[in-house]
Amino acid sequence: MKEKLKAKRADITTLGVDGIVNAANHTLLGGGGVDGAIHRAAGRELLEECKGLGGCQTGMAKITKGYSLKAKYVIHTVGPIWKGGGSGEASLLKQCYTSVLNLAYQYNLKSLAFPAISTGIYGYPKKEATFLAVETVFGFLINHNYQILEGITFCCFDDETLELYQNKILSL
Ligand code: AR6
Repeated sequence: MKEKLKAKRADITTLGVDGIVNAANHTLLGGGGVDGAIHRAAGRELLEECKGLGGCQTGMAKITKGYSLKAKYVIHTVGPIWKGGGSGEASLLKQCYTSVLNLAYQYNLKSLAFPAISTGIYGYPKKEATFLAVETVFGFLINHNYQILEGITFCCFDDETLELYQNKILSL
């Protein structure tokens, strides 16, 4: 299972995987950061589909098509805003990864790429978020015997994040 996980420095909108994950907000109607990049690359049709979804709660996930992206699907999740760590942020972030993986499993996606959810505009500390992401995804693959995935890419936007992910994956 460990060999199914990899970290890569990239713009997630360029990846030719079955599904990419969006770090969205409650409205699912776009925003800054990776959310803005995904909406720009996918095109107007993504926004139109998102308008019909009725938003999304923190920790939950919803799936749409990928439209002009190389990826077939986008799984939108809403991470917690970091408020110091005492407001259930860790369990909500864990829930994001689990909600996304449940949908990926249901849709039989063979490859999936995650951005570092909540670690940009939402301010979650990068190291803690990395540990939680890698442990949650690894635990899910083992518990669900999710063999069918070609692999999961942790898509990192900067070198600091890439190094954190690479080291954490190596430590599994
Ligand atoms: N590809 C991969 N990773 C990216 C990209 C990209 N194109 N662009 C940014 N990142 P953020 P959040 C990284 O802020 O913290 C939006 O306005 C970025 O460096 O995108 O969950 C939403 O609408 C960081 O490591 O998401 C919400 O309002 C990671 O993606 C809010 O931001 C997440 O940063 C969500 O904030």
